[in-house]
Amino acid sequence: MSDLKDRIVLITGASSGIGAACARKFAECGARLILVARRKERLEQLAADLGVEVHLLSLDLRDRTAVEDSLASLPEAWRAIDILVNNAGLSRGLDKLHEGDIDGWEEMIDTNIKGLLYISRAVIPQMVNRGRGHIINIGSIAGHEVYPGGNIYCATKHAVDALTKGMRIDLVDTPLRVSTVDPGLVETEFSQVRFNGDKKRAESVYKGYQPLTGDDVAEAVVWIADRPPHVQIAEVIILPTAQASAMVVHKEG
Ligand code: NDP
Ligand code: 8X3
Repeated sequence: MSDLKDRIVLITGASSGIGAACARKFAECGARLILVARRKERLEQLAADLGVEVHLLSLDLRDRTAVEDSLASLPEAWRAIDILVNNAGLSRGLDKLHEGDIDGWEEMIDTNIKGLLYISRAVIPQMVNRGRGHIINIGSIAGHEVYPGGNIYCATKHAVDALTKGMRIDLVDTPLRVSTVDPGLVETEFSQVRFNGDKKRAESVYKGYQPLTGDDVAEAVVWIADRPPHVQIAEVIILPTAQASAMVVHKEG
């Protein structure tokens, strides 16, 4: 039986893609789930199919007060969070920096960096107090490389990489673990968001090769969470077989 049974797992960005897949995989292991995202109906639909205890937090992670208040007012039975999956994030556009949309930059920075920090600051202290916990950040190949038009998004994912390393240093004298899963191309709603709902352009990102699915990434996340307490997987980079680096993707046709 999995060691994840009855563990409390908080997953941000659970209404779609990688986060929803993580929710399904942790549910298969019998975990109890706190699911966070803005779209409440999506969370409700997902929760209805999971067959485990679920607590929903409909929340914009950019709103620091909302994050702090929601976490501070969790019911007693949900306070002892064992695993925090910092997954929520997005990209906007692929413009050159000097032509970029500043609102899009702020959305990326406020979500991918500041949102991750707000929730981490709210959750990690109780993990430290209990001497138990695992933080799993979802970074990206964009946290290791910079590609044309990736500028601000890549900067936010480089920041996630730095924050993962910083957390690991800060928590080294505790039993807590810190990990990152850094995927290449995963077919989710990510490109639809990046291209502001342009479905055709989004679909073209995943044509001519087999991209990763949310499940592929979620399997890595659950594997990392299920290692024995003395084993800390620092980093997993996971790419489609047809992808060699951020820019090198072998496409047929
Ligand atoms: P999706 O667009 O499918 O999912 C993004 C999730 O983030 C949604 O659940 C969304 O929920 C949530 N989210 C976005 N903004 C906020 C916010 N302000 N407050 C709360 N939740 C928010 O994309 P993916 O599943 O692909 O992305 C998940 C993570 O994986 C991101 O961090 C992304 O950078 C990373 N990643 C993705 C890759 C890919 O190729 N797809 C590759 C590498 C990394 P809602 O809109 O309901 O709030
Ligand atoms: C998402 C993958 O290659 O668009 O992080 O940056 S990529």
